[in-house]
Amino acid sequence: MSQNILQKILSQHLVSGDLTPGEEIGIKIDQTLTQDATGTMAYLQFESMRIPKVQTELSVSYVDHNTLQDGFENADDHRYLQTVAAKYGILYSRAGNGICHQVHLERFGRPGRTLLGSDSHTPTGGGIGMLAMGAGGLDVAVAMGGGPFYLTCPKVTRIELTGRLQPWVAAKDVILYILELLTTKGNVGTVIEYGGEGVATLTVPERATITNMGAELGVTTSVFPSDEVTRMFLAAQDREGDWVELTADPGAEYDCTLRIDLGELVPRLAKPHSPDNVCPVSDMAGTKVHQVMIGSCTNSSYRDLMVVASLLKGRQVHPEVSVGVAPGSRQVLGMLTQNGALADLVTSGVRILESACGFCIGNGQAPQTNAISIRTNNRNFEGRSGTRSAQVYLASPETAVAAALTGAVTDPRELGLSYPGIRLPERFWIDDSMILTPAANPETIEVYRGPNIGDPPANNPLPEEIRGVVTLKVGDKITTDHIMPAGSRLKYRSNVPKYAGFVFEGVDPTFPERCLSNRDKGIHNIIVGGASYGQGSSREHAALCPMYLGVKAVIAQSLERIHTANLINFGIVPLTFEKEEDYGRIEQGDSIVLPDLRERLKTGQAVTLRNVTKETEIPLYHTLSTRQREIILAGGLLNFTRSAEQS
Ligand code: MIC
Ligand code: SF4
Repeated sequence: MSQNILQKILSQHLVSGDLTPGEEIGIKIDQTLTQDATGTMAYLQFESMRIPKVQTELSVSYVDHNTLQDGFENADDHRYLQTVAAKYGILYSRAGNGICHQVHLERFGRPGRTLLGSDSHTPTGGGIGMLAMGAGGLDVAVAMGGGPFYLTCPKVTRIELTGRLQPWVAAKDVILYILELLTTKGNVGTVIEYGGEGVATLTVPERATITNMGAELGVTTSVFPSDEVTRMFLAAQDREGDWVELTADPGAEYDCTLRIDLGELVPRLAKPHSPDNVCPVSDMAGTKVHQVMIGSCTNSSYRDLMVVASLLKGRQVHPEVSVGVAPGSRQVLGMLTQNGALADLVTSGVRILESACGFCIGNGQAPQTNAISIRTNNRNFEGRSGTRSAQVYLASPETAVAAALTGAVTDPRELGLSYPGIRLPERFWIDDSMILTPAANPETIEVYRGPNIGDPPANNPLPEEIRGVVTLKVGDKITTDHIMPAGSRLKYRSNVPKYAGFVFEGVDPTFPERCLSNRDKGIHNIIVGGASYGQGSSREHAALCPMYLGVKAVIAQSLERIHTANLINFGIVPLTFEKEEDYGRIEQGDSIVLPDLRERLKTGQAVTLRNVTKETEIPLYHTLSTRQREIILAGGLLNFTRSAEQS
């Protein structure tokens, strides 16, 4: 039978279930990655499983998020991560070596393999033909221990690419166009598979820009075929042996097909405060710009930064624009250094930033009050830049440079410059000396634990019923950045009681305090949300910290995939309204009961909500598998795993 790429990879990795869309399946994970902001908790969880060595083909621990180190906390975490990696058979990519997704693509990604990463942009690996998915740290810990990764078997949308991008139109404009078409809502449970003759015109880093921002669509992942272009990229990384061809069979079936003529696309921008709020750059032309930030796992490859350096060579950035460039990896930075492009950037007035996430996660480079900031990263959620009043626009490196030069939003085609056609080198600069290999004698390694590192808090099994109050009611598109802010708060990732004090900080700063006061009186906290609750990152702290605060259920119009999985892993019941309009029949402060919830989940019966304040009943809905219901009944995945071990 003809198979598409997803079916090929899934069928080779399937350990439980049937490949029927909508059914729960378990798959074997070949590779894992973690980054430092999610990694510490993931490895604490891995350690608690008491497995002497990771069971994967390859596991890499990257340090790229918390590199600001304003205080001892991050440096302590890095030391912890380094010692854990040495002890348990994990490669350790040191701070300064680059952003996890960029480095993984360069040095480790392999077509046809599965990759699970504790970061939502792990699908970047789809650019090299991997089935690469983001998940919470606990799921990654389980995969490191050799356990399957469970997911809902996705539907597949094929995006058929024809034609070729015009000069000044970039891969970023392709994905911004797709975000305009499909939006950030309603794509849960889908994988995007790219095909068509236009694929061969895109390099691997360009493909990776497109799959990276599939995360913003909310899809499970995105994947490109592995073809001659992939082989050449791997050969240039001295890894030709990792190449296998991977294409869809002729006649392979898809749930839906879209066609995009690359030649018809124009430069685009995503306006504040959502990656799907997209318009042509020309619509905003002339708008004054205060800051331009180029980098992040979306657009910091050698190709991207060579475009930027070539355009800035011999020119000065506009005096009223602060311009920063963060190379995606040490490989990229090293090559820019060797070929003189770094000197061109420095001479033009660019601020050279560390090879790390930095500005993208609000770790430094917060713009001025009310600033317009053009950035090449993937998320422009309100406040994520570190300045609540800032207006962040997402764009390609080409469009970002145009603004850096002119001081205003400018369609790069209007610059009047000739387009720098950058070709990838036949051989990249390869130096893996900042990737440390595990210890030869792991028993001699003592794991370092700084004072900020605490054990993951425990949860109790699900009570007979949930009886409490709607502590918070929020609207549509609540992101994990709303729930659990990062930026200057990131350094508390290893200290849950402290970090929990910032849950919903920008939405309602009294939330943690009100939750704790209810929790201590035995009143359960319930959150009510609108559509697409939990968009964005994979950070499990957006579930773990609410759990610590005594949140027992989240009831929304719709919930995003990774966040739902995280809620389940920490024993919080994810529910949706059977009828969307019932969202209007609950208010913040209402007393709520979910009667016989334990029994109903156990036996798979429908769940209802009794609004005691309004004296109404509301039917609720869930798609929890038997395994997920058991996890919730146990009070989360760690409890569930322990009880399975004991029985
Ligand atoms: C992000 O881009 O939001 C992050 C920071 O990389 C997160 C992970 C985290 O919160 O640590 C993600 O995308 O999963
Ligand atoms: Fe880092 Fe930003 Fe990419 Fe997240 S989206 S991994 S913070 S560069």
